[in-house]
Amino acid sequence: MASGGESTGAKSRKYFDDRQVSEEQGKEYGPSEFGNFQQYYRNKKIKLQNHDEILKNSGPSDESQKDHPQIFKGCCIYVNGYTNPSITELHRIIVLHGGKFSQYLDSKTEVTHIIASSLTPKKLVELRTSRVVSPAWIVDSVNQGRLLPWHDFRIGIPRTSQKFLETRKCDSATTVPPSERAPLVTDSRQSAKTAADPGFLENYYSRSRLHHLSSWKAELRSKYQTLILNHEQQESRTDSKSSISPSERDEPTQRVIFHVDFDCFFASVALRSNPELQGMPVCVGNGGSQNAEIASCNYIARKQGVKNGMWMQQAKRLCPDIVCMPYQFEEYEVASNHLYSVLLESGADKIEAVSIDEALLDMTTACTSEGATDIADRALLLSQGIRNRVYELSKCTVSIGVGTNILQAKIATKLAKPNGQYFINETEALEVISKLRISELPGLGPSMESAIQRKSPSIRTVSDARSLGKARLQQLLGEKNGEKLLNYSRGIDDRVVGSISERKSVSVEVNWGVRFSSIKQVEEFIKSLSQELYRRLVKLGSRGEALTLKIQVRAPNAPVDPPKFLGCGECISISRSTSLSGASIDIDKIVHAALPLLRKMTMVVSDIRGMGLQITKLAPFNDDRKSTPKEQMSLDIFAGQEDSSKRNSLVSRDMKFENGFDLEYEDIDNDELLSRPDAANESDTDAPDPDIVVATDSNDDTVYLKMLLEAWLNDTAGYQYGPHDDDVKVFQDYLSYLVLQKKNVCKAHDLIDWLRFCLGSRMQNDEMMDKAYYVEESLYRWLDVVCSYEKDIFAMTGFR
Ligand code: DCP
Ligand code: MG
Ligand code: MG
Repeated sequence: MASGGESTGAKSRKYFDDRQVSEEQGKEYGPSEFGNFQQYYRNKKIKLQNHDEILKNSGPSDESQKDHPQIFKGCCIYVNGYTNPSITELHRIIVLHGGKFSQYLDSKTEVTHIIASSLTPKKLVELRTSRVVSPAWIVDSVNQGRLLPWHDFRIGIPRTSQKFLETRKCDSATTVPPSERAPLVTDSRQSAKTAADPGFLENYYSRSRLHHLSSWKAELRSKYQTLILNHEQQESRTDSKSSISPSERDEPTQRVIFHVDFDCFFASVALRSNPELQGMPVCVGNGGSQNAEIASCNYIARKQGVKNGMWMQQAKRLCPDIVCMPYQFEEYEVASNHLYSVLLESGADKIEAVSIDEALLDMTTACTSEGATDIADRALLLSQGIRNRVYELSKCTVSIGVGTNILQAKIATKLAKPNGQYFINETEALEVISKLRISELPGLGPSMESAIQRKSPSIRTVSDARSLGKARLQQLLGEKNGEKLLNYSRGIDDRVVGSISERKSVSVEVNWGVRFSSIKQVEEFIKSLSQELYRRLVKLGSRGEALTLKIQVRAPNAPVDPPKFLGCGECISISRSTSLSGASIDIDKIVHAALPLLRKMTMVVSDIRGMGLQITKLAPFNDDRKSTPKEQMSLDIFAGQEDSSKRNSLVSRDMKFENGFDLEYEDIDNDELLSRPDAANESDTDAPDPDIVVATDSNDDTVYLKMLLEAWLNDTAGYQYGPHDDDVKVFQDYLSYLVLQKKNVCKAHDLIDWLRFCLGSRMQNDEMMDKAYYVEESLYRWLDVVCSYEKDIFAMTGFR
C-alpha cells in the first residue's frame, strides 16, 4: 500500500492493471456463504469496482475517457476522513481519470496513495511511511492534466516545497466582489461545524478554556481596576488616607506586599460542587480524553506527581484513580467575585487584579500603622482574616504569601500553599530564590532560561545566573532583561502594585472554523461578532470611537485545506477601519459600521479563513466627551505607504494589553528585542505563556534576533496552541518595519528562513510524535505562522 517503497507501488499498480473486471462479473453478485466474511468483503469490493467501471464508461460524452487524461492509472487511492472536495467528488474524479478508488484500507498492499486533509497523531504515526497526500494533489493534477509529484502534497511535513498551479494564483488574485464569486462549501458536515453555523461563535468560545482565561484576565483587570479606583477615591474622601501607598510617596517605609491566590482553583470549584470526591485525586480538564490537558489538579493528585498543564495520559499513568471533572466557567467567575469583594475591604493601599484567581495587595499601611510592633505578626493576622472571609463566601481556600516586594510575596505563596499563609523575610527569600531554576522565577520564564543555556548550558539555577554578573547577563539577554534577572536573583523587585496601564481596545477574533459559502453567511457572522464585541464592551463599561474589521484571506498559493483541520493556514490580512460617532454604542451601531467595511473589501468568500472586529479608543460609557465623526481611514497594513507611522508603531500599549493572557505592566525597553516570557500564570505549571517579541531598528544584531526567535519557538512549540497570536502580530509588525521602513527585505527573509529551519528540525524530530496531539497542533500552527510571515513579505514587496 502506500508504503514509501517504489517496489510496493509497482506491485500495486500491476495488481490493478492486470485485474479485469469483466472476468469477475457475475460471481460477486451471488450470495456469500454464511459466516464467510472474507468472501463477502471480496465480493463487495469487486461490486464497488464494477460500479466504478460503469461510472467511468457511461458518463456523458464530456466525461468520457478521451476528455479525461488517465493520469491516475495505476494508482489505487483511499480517502481518509473529511476532505474538500468531498469524498464523493474525489471518488468521481479519480475514477474518471483512470484511478482505482478503494473503499477500504484493509489490505496494506492494495492502496498506493491516501488522501487526507489532516491526520490524527495516531494515524500520523501509523501511516508515516505511506503516501499520505492532501486533496490538492488530485485537484491540481487534474487541473494540470498530469500526475504531479505526490511528495509535494504530502501531509505531515512542512509544505514549503509544494508547487501550486498558476491558475489558482490568478484565480485568487483577481479582485471580484465577494457576492459574485465563491466556489461553495456544500458539505453539510463542514457547515455544521464552521462559522457558517449560527451557533458557532457561542460554541467556539464556550469550549475554549484558554479563551476564557485570556478574556477574563483582560476583563478582570479593567473591571476591578475601575472598582478598586472608585474604592480608593471613596476611602480617601472619608478618611484622610491618601490613595497613594507609602512606597509611592517615597516614604522610607518597608513595603508589605500580599500575594493572594486560590488553591488549585478549578479543582477546588469542582470539589465544592461534588463533595463526595473529597479525599480523592481530582483534576479539571476537557473530558477524560487522553490528549486533554489538565487545567488544574488538587493537592492529593499533586502528591502523586500530577501537575497543572500535564496531559491526561501522563496523569493517569502517575495516578490511575484520578477523577477528571468538567469546566464550570460561570462558577469560577462567582468565586472570583467573592475573592475580589473581600480584597476591596481588606484595607489595602493598592490592589492589582492579576488573574481570575489571583491578586496583589500593597498592605504597607495596614501592617505598619496602628502601633504595630511586629510587621510579620500583623501581616499574618490580616492574611488569616482575608483567607477566612474568602472561604466563608466561596467555600474555596486561598493561600497568601507576604514579602517586602512582589517577587518575594510570590515566592512566599509557593511556601504557603495549600491553604496557608507565609511571611518570608529577605534572607530566607534570597535563599529560596537562589535555588530556583531560572524558569521558575516569577516574572521571567523558560525563554530566559533557554536563551541563557544556549550560550552557557551549565547555567541552570538563579544563583548560577547571578554568578555570571551583570555584563554577561546583559550580553545574553539584552540590557533590560539582564538587569532584571540580576535584580531578581538578588531578591530585588521594584515593581509597584497596581501599576496597570489603561485598556485601549477590545476585540473579538476567530481564526478557526471560518468557512463560508455565501456573502449572507459572512454578514451573519459579522453580526455574531458584533454581539460578542458589544457584550465585552458592556462588561468593561466602555464605549469606543473606532471600529476595525479584520479579515484573514487564504494566501494565493495556500492549499484550500490547511494542514490543520478547518484552521486558517497561510493567509493575508486585510483590515478596514471607521469611526463610531456619538457617545453611546449598541449592537446595531457596530453592525452598521462593520457591514460597509466588508463591502469595501474584495475577496473570494470561500477563501475567508479568519474574521475579527476590534474597537479602539476606548472611553468609559459615562465619559462626556463627544466623539466627532472622522473620515474613514484605512488601517490595512499592506496598503499604501502613506501612513507608515501607524503601521510601524511596534508594540503599542494596546497591543500588549489586548493579549489578555498576560501582559505584565513593566515597561518594555523599546531599544531591545525582548523575548517576553511569563506571566499569565506564574505558578509552577508548564502552562503556555505568550512571549512578546519587541524590536526596533536599534537592534541590528541578527544573531541575537535569531537566538531569541528560536527560544520563542522552542518555548511555545510544545504548548497547545503554539505561539500566541499577539506575539505573532508583533513579529509581523517587526517584519513590516524591516521591509517598509528599513527597506531590509533580506533581513526579513533571513529571519523567516531561520524560523522555518528551526521549525523543520523540530518537525523531523521523531520524539515529537510521541508527545501527540497538542504538539502536532502547535507545530502546524507554527507552520502557518511562518508561511504567513512569508506571505506578508510577499505582499509588501510584490516579489518572493
Ligand atoms: N489555568 C488554566 N490553564 C493555565 C493556567 C491556569 O486552565 N495554563 C486555570 C486553572 C487554574 C486557574 O487557572 O485552576 C488558576 O491558575 P493557578 O496557576 O493559580 O493554578 P491553580 O489555582 O490550579 O493551582 P495553585 O494552587 O498552584 O495556584
Ligand atoms: Mg491558584
Ligand atoms: Mg493563580
